[in-house]
Amino acid sequence: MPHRSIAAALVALAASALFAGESAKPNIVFVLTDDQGFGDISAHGNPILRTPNLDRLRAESVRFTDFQVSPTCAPTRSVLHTGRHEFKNGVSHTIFERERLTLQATTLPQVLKAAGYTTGIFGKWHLGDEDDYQPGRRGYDEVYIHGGGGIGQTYPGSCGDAPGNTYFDPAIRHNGKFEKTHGYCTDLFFAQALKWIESVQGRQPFYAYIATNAPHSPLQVRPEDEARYAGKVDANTAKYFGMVANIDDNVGRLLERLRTLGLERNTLVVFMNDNGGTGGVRTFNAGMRGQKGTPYLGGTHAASFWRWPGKLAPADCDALTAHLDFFPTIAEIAGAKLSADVQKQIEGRSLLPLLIEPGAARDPDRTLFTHVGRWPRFSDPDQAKFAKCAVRTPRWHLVSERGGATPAWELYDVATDHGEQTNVAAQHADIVAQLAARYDTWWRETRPLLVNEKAIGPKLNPFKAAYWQQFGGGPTAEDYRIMEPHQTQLPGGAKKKKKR
Ligand SMILES: [Ca+2]
Repeated sequence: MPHRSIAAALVALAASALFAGESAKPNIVFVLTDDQGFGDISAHGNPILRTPNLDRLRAESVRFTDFQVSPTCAPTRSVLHTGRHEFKNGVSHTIFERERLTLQATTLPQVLKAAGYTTGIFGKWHLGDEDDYQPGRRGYDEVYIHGGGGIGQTYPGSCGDAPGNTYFDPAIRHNGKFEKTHGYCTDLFFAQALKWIESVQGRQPFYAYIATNAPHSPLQVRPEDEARYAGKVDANTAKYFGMVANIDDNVGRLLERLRTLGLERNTLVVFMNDNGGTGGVRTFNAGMRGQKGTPYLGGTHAASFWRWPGKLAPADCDALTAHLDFFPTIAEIAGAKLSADVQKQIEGRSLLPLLIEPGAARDPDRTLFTHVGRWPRFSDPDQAKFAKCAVRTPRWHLVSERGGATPAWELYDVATDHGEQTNVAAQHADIVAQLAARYDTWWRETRPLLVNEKAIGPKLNPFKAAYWQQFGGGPTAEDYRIMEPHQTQLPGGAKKKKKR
């Protein structure tokens, strides 16, 4: 134990040195990409895709190499904003009002504002499109976003974007009013974030959340970016890699601008992807099983880079960590005081001790729960209790992919079998029983918090209604049909591909 307490004291000392005085509060820039996989980074071994700026950011960062997120979009975003599992936020899908972050939650930007920060979001929100759920009412001072889960989307009820939008020249909602833009979505979001950073820097510490819509499908790509990979991979992968390359260019511009503004050493830059791989997994999936929308590691293993020059020494940290930890870590770095209610809300733990000392003691018994959700609308979640779910500890991954009301457990020793190829459930019945019992307890405490299961949205997507109010025009009978809020299936004529 003495070793442990000396290490703890050193970490505490280092932590206090990070926050020597109010002026030391760092700016924070958080870049979250949509549907980029862990394997879609060249430093992770991708044989085709080149991401020199992400590679450089990675090299200059503390990297959490066993970092887990949720298997789809809105769930991960709700966890990042609250520090607790998405089901406890009422988020069990990406549409059908089940993407709305419960109004009972306290969000990270709310806590940061109370700690003296100004806050901005640029890109994808996807936690509710009705006014009360919009980021301007949930802690963000500056809001520059598209609607729904992606640019151009239309779903029943509330979830959807402005009418007619594509990834080029989209109408973007800027602090409540639409602006008709000129440019490609990712370029627009980074450019607006930089413009805002320049306007607030030096006056107040800032938190800039840049959440790209790319490289999520549809694969609308700048022709010059697609050309970078044409002929090297199949046509769709070339488009997808082109979208990632464009993100990489923008990350480069961001880092360079922080440097020329003199903000590099006083700014923490965090990078993550939001779920498992999609358009790039045929080329490279970093040896993992599964992808977005699955409970295997290929569905949840994400990049997690934390760069703060002069404060955090670049290193790998292989502790089991998760998106649950983002809120408490950022709150601690920002010097935020958390109320008892917020402390109770947070399930994650601050990663600051690991950021300062990547080899610091970790919990060998840490337990994380994954569930893909997405059971049929208005159905009983208990019937899907064991459908596409998992329990993770540093060594073990208990997975039930094909279960329903009863489990179909598989067990993987991911310490030696990261590709989850050998099911060892029969050899380790004790581990299966132990982790399954933890899952039962978790389900029991989570189940009452699924507050959006019966929710019915408005007759028209709020983004479309607001756009028509601002610019004229209006809904057709077909618009009302497609957005009819009670539907359990997506109507014919609407985009049938489910958004995640
Ligand atoms: Ca996503």
